Parts: sequence; structure tokens; C-alpha cells
Amino acid sequence: MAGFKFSVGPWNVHEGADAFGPEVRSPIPLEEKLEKFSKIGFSAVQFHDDDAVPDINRLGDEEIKESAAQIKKMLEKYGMSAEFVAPRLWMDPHTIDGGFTSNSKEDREFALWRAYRTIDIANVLGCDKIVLWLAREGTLCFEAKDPVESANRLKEAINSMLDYDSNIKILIEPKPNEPIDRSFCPTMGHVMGIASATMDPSRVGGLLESAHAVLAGLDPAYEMAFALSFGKLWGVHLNDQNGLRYDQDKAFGSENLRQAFNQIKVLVENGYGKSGEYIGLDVKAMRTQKQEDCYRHLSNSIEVARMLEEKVKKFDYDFQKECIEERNYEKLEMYVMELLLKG
Ligand code: XUL
Ligand code: MN
Repeated sequence: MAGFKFSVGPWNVHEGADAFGPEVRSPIPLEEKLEKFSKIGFSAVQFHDDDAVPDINRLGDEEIKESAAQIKKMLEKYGMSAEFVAPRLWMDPHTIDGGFTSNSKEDREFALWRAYRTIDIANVLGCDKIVLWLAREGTLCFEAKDPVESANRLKEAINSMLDYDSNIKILIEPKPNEPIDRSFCPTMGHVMGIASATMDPSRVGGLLESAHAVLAGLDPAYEMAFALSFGKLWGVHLNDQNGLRYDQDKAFGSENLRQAFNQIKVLVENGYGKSGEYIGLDVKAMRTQKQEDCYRHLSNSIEVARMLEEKVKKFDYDFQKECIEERNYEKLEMYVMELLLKG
């Protein structure tokens, strides 16, 4: 059977509110989600700091660790691990103008405080990966922030985190837009550039989300491959996206099967997972989905990833070589179509 280990975030089972309409499903307690996740086949959970410690802003540093210890026990009960913790630097009144690149010194300090607490939580949960989705580190109005200073602020914030804890690894999850108009770190190339400029490049890498790459007009498989070539693909968020729209987080493979196949192909061919990396999903159920079947997008995505892994195993590398020698890429392309379409 499939060799990949899968992870998921509690936010992937959500209430279905969107920018134009209210919630359509009722909230599910974290423990119930964890139990269901383990039954579906997930072995790890991705957390935001306040997924693990809901009242984080109101608690002292030690209380935050005590609260995280409860989650650790809950994970153990269901035989699950924590994959990463990510500071949620986009919901708070202090992060209206961004976190690490906010124009307000006080808000930048708040962002770092949350980043340090995120590291504390990760330590309690027993994981060394900190994910930075830099949600509002960009602008709605180009002239509102100095872009050079902003890139420097990002590097400084990452250095402060690396300095705070000598074990943690930082995975930047690039996204070109939404909720901001333009991001300071939109692609995996930017992530590699920032990583190389930090005080310890060996501890800064990337997490590639398929939909974010599509939003940047790029191929997710090539974005993954680029990070792999630096030995820095430490996480993925598989999902799908219908072109340049809002961030859709559709079930993996549901829009572009060939693109999904090539993501799995790149991961399999490069031994992704051999150092303990998870196949993370970041998928959301459609707003129309009823409460009673609100985990189906997750089991569907795992199923598609596994089926595509089987297709990758069937890939005929001798035939590929023959086509390449003949420079007959039409023949190669049809072979891929047949592989995907025939049983
Ligand atoms: C947002 C997104 C986040 C990150 C974690 O687009 O993908 O859920 O994955 O903060
Ligand atoms: Mn994501």
C-alpha cells in the first residue's frame, strides 16, 4: 500500500462561512476532529498556535505551555503526532497591517511574541517545524510599505526565531496574494532567497501549497521540484485550484488531474517522506456540503493521492527514455494521458 504519511489541520473541517455568507455547518470540537482524522488515515495534525491554545493572547507564557500539554495528551490518545505549529498572524487586531512587516513597531513586537509562543507550543507538542504563511506580509496599497525594508524585516524576524530556539526549523509557505493584493514572498524562489540570507540557512526551508502556486501562475510540481533541488521541501499542502480566483483549497486532483499526478510523481521520484515529511492536505469542503458528510473532501484527497501514487509506480521509464531519445514528446504526452485515463 501507499508509503506516504498524511497530515491535516483542524481548520480543514470548518463551518463553511465565506466572504458573502454565514456559517452553514456547526463547529466540531477539536477532540472529535482528531478522532475522525485518525480513522480516515491521518497520522499527524497541523496546528495554528491558537488551534492548540485558543486563548493565547490572554495567557502568560507558562499557562500557554500548560494549555498545549493538554493537546499533546489528546494527540497521544489517538496515536497522532503534531507536524507543525504556525503563528496565526492575520486574525488579530494587532495584525491588521501585517505582522513582521507591519508599519507599527508595537504590532511587529506582537507578531514576534506570537512567533516565540508558537515555538514554545511546538516544543510541548514534540515537533520542530514552524510554518510561516505570511498572510498579510505584503500590501493592499503598493506605496504603503517600503518593499526593500519589508524583505529585510522578514529576514530579521526569521533570524530572531532561529535565535530563540536552536532546534526549530522554519518552513515558509509562499502565497502570491489573498488576503493582501501583493505578497513580499510570493513563490518558492523567494523562499529559497530569503532562506539563504538568514543566520542559519540550513534551518529555513519551504512548504508548498498547490493552490498557492496556481495562484502565482506556476506549476505546483515545479515549485516542489525547485525546493527539492535545494534539499528544502519540508512540507506540502496538496489541494487544487481552478485558475486565478480566490484561494479555493479544493480537494486534491479535483481540477487538474495531470498536474496532481506530476506533483505526486516529483514527490515519489525524489524520496519525499523518507526523512519523516508528511503529505499535508490543506483542503476545504464546499460550502454546500452537509454536516453529516463534512470530512469527505479529506478522504477523497487521500484516496486520489494514493491512486496517483499507484499510477506513478506504473510509469514506464523505458518508454519515456525512448520518447526522449526520439524527441517525440507528442508520443510521450499521449502515453501520460493513457496512463491516467486507462485502468
Ligand atoms: C492559507 C493557508 C494556511 C496555511 C497555514 O492560504 O494555506 O492555512 O497553510 O497557516
Ligand atoms: Mn496551506
